[in-house]
Amino acid sequence: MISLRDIFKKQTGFLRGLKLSYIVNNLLNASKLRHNRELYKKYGLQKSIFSPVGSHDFPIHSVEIPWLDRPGAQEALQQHPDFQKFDAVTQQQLLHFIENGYLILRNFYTNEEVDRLNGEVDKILAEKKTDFNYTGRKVMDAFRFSEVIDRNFFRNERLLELLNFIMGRKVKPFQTINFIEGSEQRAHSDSIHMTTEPQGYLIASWTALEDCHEGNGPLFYYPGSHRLPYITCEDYDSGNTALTLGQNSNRRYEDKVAEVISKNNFKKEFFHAKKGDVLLWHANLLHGGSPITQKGATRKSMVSHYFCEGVICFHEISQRPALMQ
Ligand SMILES: O=C(O)CCC(=O)C(=O)O
Repeated sequence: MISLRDIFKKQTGFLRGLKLSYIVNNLLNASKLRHNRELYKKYGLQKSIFSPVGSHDFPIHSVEIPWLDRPGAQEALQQHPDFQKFDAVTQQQLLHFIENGYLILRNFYTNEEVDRLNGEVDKILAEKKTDFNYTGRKVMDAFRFSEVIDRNFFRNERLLELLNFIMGRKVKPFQTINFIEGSEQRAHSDSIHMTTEPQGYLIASWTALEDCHEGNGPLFYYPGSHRLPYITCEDYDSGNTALTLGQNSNRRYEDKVAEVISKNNFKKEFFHAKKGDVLLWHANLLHGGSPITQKGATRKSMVSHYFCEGVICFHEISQRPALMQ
């Protein structure tokens, strides 16, 4: 039998545009929102934990930004007692993260580990445990159906340790997205989809599950763009009203990002990753997926998103509080 909750998970079109449908969904998921009571109090947000929430609720953002986003971060990083525990290459990458908004961990996973993960994705799709979502490209939260994906990748201990260090707080694994083909997504930052108050307490890891090249839609990014002010629904014509979400809000956001990129002359770089490489990106780094120019080419990859403990987590475009397990 299809439950109301399933209907909301699959909601498309009309329902997706109504803030009311998310309120109902929030009520159905009350246990995943209760932790917000304390956080709303802490950050002075006076509204129900079931209501829509967005950047307009925080006209003045908290100054409690992540330690690596603060002035003097390079020095603070090098003086941190745990910095010395990382090997020289990782230390360089951590410094690179502050300046550029991303870092690369070459050969983080072995070929055998990645083959095992790819086998798990094929299996859960073949067994119809899950499917591509409404975009036709994304398999959401495959970790729920595979212990291997969950334990060895999403909650990989070595990765979590590094993420905790970068964020200066404990991270909370939130979601995974698996791709078989490249996303071909236009430039965006994750914070329009998932964000926090105080800002910046989100980080993503992107894992190459096969080699990437010019033809199979490599990931691209704009180094340094993470230092721009966060672009929120307040910064472009989102079309949102008190009761509804604007139609084509995502496209309008991406148009705004394209304008900001050209105004700032950011240089686009491509990640021709090798199978097993991992890239970590900052919540505000502008990035996307290149067009697939080699017909039929796959580009298996997995993105994992991590929020931090102790902050308000929400989805800016859909104005929803994030449902935390
Ligand atoms: O893998 C890609 O092509 C981009 C994925 C992406 O931009 C995202 O998940 O935010």
